[in-house]
Amino acid sequence: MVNFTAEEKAVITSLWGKMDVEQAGGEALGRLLVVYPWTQRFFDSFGNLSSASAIMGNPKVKAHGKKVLNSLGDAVKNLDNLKGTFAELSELHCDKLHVDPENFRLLGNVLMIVLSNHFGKEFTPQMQAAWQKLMTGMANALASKYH
Ligand code: HEG
Repeated sequence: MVNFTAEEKAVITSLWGKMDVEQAGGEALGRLLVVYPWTQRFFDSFGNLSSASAIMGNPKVKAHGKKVLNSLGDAVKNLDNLKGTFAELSELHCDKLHVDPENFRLLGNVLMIVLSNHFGKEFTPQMQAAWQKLMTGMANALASKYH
């Protein structure tokens, strides 16, 4: 179980408020598929994933990235109860989608790159620490119903 300090909560909430969810979501999922190509196998219904530019321009990748990042918004609003908040999604990813939970951590890594690109120097080491902790907490919550 991950506990957030008041300061970490403030950092997470403030950056979330400045994020362009559609842009960041599409870019994060796109980068996941480019950088860790084995993750493409979960998305064989998404059409053309044949090159980095095809992936980054694929409207289904963008739409799904937005969906995933919107769900991150639920985490930001429920920092004290990530497990409960993601119990249902954890069951879905385990039982129906069969997504290896290691991939949740990889998505956290690419999101750090996206945030760093977007916010530059404003994305301080302290902010990265808080956001990395959020992504770890969410990855653990999403993995909690795996059996
Ligand atoms: Mg998952 C569906 C959230 C990581 C593969 N994912 C979904 C949905 C949500 C979601 C909200 C829609 C659920 C529904 O239709 O009811 N995903 C989500 C989060 C995270 C995550 C919050 C991590 C932070 N997902 C993730 C990763 C993979 C993956 C890393 C695979 C590498 N998700 C996946 C697939 C679907 C969803 C294959 C179904 C997509 C579809 O066919 O529409």
